[in-house]
Amino acid sequence: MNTAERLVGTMAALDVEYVFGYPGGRVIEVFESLAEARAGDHPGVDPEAVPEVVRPRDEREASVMAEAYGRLTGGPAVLAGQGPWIGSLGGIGQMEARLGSSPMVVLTEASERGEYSTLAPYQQARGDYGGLDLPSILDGITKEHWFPRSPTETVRSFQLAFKHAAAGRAGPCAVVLDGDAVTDEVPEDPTPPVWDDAAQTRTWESRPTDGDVRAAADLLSEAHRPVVLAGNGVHAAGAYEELEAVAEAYDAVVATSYLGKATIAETHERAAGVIGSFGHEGANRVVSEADALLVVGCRLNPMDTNWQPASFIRPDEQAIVHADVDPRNAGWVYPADVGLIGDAAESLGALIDAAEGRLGPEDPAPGITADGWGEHGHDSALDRAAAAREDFHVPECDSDAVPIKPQRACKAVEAVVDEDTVVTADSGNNRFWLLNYLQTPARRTYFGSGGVGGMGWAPPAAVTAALMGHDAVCVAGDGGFTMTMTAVETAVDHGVAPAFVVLNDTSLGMVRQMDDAIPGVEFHDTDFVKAAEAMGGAGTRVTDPDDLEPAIADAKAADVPTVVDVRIDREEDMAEQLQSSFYAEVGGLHE
Ligand SMILES: Cc1ncc(C[n+]2csc(CCOP(=O)(O)OP(=O)(O)O)c2C)c(N)n1
Ligand SMILES: [Mg+2]
Repeated sequence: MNTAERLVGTMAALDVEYVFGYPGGRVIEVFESLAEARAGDHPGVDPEAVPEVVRPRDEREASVMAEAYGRLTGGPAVLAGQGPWIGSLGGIGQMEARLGSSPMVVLTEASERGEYSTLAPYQQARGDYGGLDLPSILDGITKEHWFPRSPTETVRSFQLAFKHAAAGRAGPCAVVLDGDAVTDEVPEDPTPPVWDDAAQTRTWESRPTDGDVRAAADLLSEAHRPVVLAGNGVHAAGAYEELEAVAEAYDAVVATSYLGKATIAETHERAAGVIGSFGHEGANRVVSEADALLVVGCRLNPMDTNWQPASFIRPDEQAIVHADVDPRNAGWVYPADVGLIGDAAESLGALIDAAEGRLGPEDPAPGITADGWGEHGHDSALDRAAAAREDFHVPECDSDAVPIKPQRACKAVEAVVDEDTVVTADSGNNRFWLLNYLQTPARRTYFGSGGVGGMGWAPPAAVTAALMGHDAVCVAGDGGFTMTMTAVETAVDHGVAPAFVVLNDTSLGMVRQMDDAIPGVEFHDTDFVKAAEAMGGAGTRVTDPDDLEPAIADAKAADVPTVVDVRIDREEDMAEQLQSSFYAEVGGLHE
């Protein structure tokens, strides 16, 4: 058996569902092997277990699809392609996976040319003199990477890539195939041995110490206004039940980070919305008024922390419990009183158990003014959460104005979201409008580009969501949509039908609104309806707000991918309206 065949066997043994990729270089042999194995030509490999190949229109799209798969399922898909393109176009999905902690395995190659490799190079990416240095590129964007030189090393590296992609804080792990190793025979009984695929790739959960759990439970149970701040780690661990139960056990409000949006239904009685510089004022307020914070699965990046104004999170005054699967993340941005290191479901579960028998704070809650807390400081958790949730609505959400208000467009999206729906959100003004005015009615109904936050994430991510069986709705700006609108064709290819809602202001709205003298912010008026039709999809342009809800509902129900080109009011100033008062305190200059 040659190496390419053996790698396909590993993928089948590990139940890899999809290879998102583009053929080129030595990866072509892997693609061939995948086809042979699916046709039943690989003895011992069940054709049904061989992953399906999805070949989008370029490596960027493939990388985003693979990242979205990891985020939605918690397990890795494989991104496969030729080195120079995986190291460039394919960088976006890998960066999102790295900063957003999504598991993903990358199978690429160095375009190694044997004896020619040390001569003037063409495509060659081994990192030797004169060529491209793919290992260095991957070093900068992946969690781990390997450059094996023999068949045995290649098989072992591929196994380890699966293990490391999922172990602890998840991320993208890459293997660079080298030269003839791809087609050479894999030795039967190498020393040291290659272990069984499943055995070599196992990972185990981790959980916090009893002492740390007790200390955290003490702080939380003695608090008058505890708040849970849930991040992407709750999605990653699937710790949804535990999140609600811990909030119940300590009578806490739940706010989320941007990547943690929809870790709790935002209609839930304890949900307060999304914190951050362009998040909900009410959610920010609830966090600032907390006397104890349980941060779970959230690194607290500057957008989450409103760029750290003195009035927001205050480690000197607030008790901070920071739960994270990576010990380096707990207490990173703000000193924590207690770190809970482990899987979010384990940490939350331990806190739920530890709450039993605790009676809550001995003293009555402090009054409004006595201790200087804000006006909502004395209310019950449910009252504080309900007050915060009012920020999911503003009068513009009901506006019949033409051009269509972006706030109204978000409510039209909200109207079609049920528990089977996954909304994928892009970058730019559109994402902040949506995060504020889409009040998710169920968990896991929203995922956004926000690890690195690249434009063009939402369209391919929606195709992945649709492949996973969800009713997928992509929401993007016209800039981001144009970058990856070939996702419409990928959807057609695979018989799935996401809806693509474009909040179209014929410009790079977020940049234009900073200063419309910035060169390059205007777009010409692209006909997205024609573009969609040209790729086998359908499209409609909406200018009248009355047509909006039906158009989005029809697009969602359609059996071909359908683009809804919503012409929004480009004068509606995102930053001016959505900037939080906390962010304003530090000058509002950073994004
Ligand atoms: C790939 C990529 N390039 C550049 C940026 C920087 N950026 C963030 S938002 C934005 C404007 C987005 O325009 P559009 O997609 O039309 O959304 P809008 O702000 O108009 O809603 C830019 C250029 C980015 N996040 N990703
Ligand atoms: Mg735009």
